[in-house]
Amino acid sequence: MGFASLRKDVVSNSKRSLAVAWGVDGGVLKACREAIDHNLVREVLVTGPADQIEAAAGEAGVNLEGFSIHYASSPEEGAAEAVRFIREGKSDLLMKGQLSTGTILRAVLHKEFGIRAQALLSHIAAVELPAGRLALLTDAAMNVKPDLAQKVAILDNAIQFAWSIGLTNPKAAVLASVETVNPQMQDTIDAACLAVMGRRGQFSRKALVDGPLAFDNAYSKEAAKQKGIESEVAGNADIFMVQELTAGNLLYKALSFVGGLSIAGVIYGAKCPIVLTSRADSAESKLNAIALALRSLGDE
Ligand code: COD
Repeated sequence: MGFASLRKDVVSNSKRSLAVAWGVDGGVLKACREAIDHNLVREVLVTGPADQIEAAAGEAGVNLEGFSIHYASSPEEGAAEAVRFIREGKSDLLMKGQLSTGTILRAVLHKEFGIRAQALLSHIAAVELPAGRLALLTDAAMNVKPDLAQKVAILDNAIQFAWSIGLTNPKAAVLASVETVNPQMQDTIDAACLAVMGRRGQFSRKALVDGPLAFDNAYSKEAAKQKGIESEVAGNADIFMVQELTAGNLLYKALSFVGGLSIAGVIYGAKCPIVLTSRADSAESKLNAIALALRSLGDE
């Protein structure tokens, strides 16, 4: 399954409503227009100043039919307002507009007015590998330096998410810089713990977990074989889990900019998936991210 088939799987003539926080951005508005035109969503609620949103739409040649604009005077207010639409059931999924990731996440995590669902929220990206199949990368954008308990939650979120988009019985590779346990490298110890937890069935859904694995032997069966690693996960991973944000973010950008691979990400664990895109993402990548979020919601 690549992004094209994922998009096909998303219910056409969807009744879903999309809320965009501080949508003062032509690229984001364009992706939302396409989401309506492809029948992925029925309406888009955008927060921010109407004049600036209309100007951004005009510059990008986006027709705003099917959109409603809800005034907000700052990105913080725009984020809070869009989160309110989710909390009150007016919208089904949330998308980041032209504001920082931290600003939207703080509104999502707000103790009183936020939309937390799971104990821990995490970032999950789907990447279309050269073989044409989707694999997940986590966490490239939310949890900075997770401890072991947080890593367990991050992997559990990714396993649940994999099942929700049709990657059943996912194989998860917990990445480190080496594939052997080194007592001086905490990441290798944590990876081994996660692998044992996988074998003991300690995650909320079925998954095959192995680690530590270096990226080369997680990605390539051949590379694993050369190192004498016998693992069902090596070369077949559905989930690549990194152990800190910087590593994930570098890998995400290298796959996208150097590798030229299609990649799209969401935050998982809130009351709805949150579509995170950056300005540099292509319109197609933004649409893929919306489709990924919708797919994880399942049928209406
Ligand atoms: N899941 C659930 N609750 C969380 C999480 C999480 N992942 N992170 C924080 N919380 C809770 C805390 O327990 C606390 O109750 C409250 O939220 C505030 O937590 P703090 O004090 O850590 O909050 P902030 O505002 O300093 O940071 C939260 C962010 C998510 C904004 C922060 O972790 C962050 O900046 N992450 C990186 C985001 C980013 O810049 N990504 C861009 C890379 S592309």
